[in-house]
Amino acid sequence: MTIIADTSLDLARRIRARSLRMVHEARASHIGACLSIADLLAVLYSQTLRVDPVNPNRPDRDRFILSKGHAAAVLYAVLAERGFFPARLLRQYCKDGSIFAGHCSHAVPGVEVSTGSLGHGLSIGAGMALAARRDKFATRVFVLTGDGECNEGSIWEAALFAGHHRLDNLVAIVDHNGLQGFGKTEDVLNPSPLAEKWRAFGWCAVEIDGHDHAQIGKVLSEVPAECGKPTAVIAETVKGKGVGFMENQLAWHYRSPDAEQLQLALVEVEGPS
Ligand SMILES: Cc1ncc(C[n+]2csc(CCOP(=O)(O)OP(=O)(O)O)c2C)c(N)n1
Repeated sequence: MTIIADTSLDLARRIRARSLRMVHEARASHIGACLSIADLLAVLYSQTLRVDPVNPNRPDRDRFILSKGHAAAVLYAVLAERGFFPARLLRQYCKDGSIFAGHCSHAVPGVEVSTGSLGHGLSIGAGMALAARRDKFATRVFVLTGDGECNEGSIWEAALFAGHHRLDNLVAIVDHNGLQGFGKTEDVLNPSPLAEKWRAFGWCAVEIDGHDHAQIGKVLSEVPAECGKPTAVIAETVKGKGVGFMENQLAWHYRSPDAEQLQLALVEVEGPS
């Protein structure tokens, strides 16, 4: 299985632009959540994950689960860019009868698990990691969660399970952008200090800048960060990253860009046409 070489920065730009167009055309929500993780996905899919679009069901592949399934648009975009399906199909995002549901659907090639009800991805990922170890596969399982999602009790049950079973083929990446749907994460139900909490559950926790491709690539290439422990990567991010008027603005959790806002955003992401 080869990891396709790509400039992760170019890939991040392309999937930001695709997400903006998809969300605009569908009049959908969650663009801020997509932009927050575009850099993480770009590095994962260009440098880290051992996945094969030609043979997507290889049993020894790595697994990626987007547990914050409301950011489906950017996952579909990166999968199209990596050749799991033709990019023209992205126009079906959020359309009636389409497989490209507004929250991640495993009907879409390359999507491992349907998500959207927050809090479930890590439990599923822990089960996959345990199964892979028992099957003696070199599979690694990466689960991306929101920081607001860390309000869910099921996250911490899965964390306890993974620490107990010493699942060092499991990686949780927390998108620590400080905002959730209706407010600041610290005001709604503060999960901080995150790194200390993961450590207390038997994980090795590292904190990185979630928009710095070199840092992301380095930490993900070195997992497990500590032998015999699952790895938690606390990625400091900005919700809406890459589009100035969306950055750190709660409204863009639910708002959809109109035609004028789309053009302004695309100029920032792609440069003037
Ligand atoms: C179990 C569950 N409760 C509530 C929601 C509604 N919801 C959708 S997105 C969201 C906020 C999630 O915040 P966070 O995990 O920080 O993700 P981000 O906003 O950074 O994308 C909520 C509460 C949901 N999808 N699932």
